[in-house]
Amino acid sequence: MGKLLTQEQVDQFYDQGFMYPFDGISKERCADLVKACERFEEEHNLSAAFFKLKGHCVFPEAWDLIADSHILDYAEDLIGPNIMAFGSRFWIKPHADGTFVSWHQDSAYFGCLPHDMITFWLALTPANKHTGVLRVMPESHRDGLDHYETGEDEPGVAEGEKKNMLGRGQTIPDMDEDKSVHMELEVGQFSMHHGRMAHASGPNNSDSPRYGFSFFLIPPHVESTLDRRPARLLRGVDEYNHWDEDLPPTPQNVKDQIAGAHASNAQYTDPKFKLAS
Ligand SMILES: O=C(O)CCC(=O)C(=O)O
Repeated sequence: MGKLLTQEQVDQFYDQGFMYPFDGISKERCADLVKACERFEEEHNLSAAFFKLKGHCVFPEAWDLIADSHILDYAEDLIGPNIMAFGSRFWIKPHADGTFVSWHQDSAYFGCLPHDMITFWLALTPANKHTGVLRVMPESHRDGLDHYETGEDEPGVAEGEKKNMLGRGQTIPDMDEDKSVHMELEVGQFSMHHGRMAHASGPNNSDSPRYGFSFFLIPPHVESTLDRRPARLLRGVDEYNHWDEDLPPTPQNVKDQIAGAHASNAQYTDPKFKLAS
């Protein structure tokens, strides 16, 4: 018997590759996270969405959120009592600008094995068909799928007018959209999907920006298949020592943390970090 999920739910998760909706945090806390992103953009002239893997290392609010014990209880039911955060990212879609996320599997690009990662996606503003909700392809987590890459910009898009939010425009072709599931969420709710789950999202056609925050959790036996990289132990013990330690953001170290997150972005967009399996 798990802390929050029944065995039936756990089995369903591993059979289908995803599960939603669950209540995560309060609407007030979501509003604070959105404000933190807006404040950061004003102060640094940089969107929080810029950080592709290490949002929690730049934003203290995100550092606290990924350690939320209620949400970690769900993670524990799926991956066991020892839990690390490999990464996190704010997904900010301005209204009506055409920004989208192509079909992809995180596992193909994160350089982590075995494929035991779970992605938590938390809605900071409403996530529905109108705002560009995350959609998944049931059972697609059972195999590694081929991706092609377009680079940061889709063909035909003017320079600087980036539309695909993925670092390398990685795309799984020929997905059967009719079989996809739109994981609609209210503010403060979250979904969970397997690290190998094929997922995508369309443009935000509403009148206001859509904010989501995803974080990628692993058990400590998962290894970086490339260089040694940092992660953060959130619960339990790490008996493997496969990872260096992420440092928490503080008002004093913000510049260093931003520089570290830049370096992680550069690794993510480096072709040697593709792990197609
Ligand atoms: O927020 C989105 O629209 C896409 C999210 C995503 O691709 C992810 O969480 O890995």
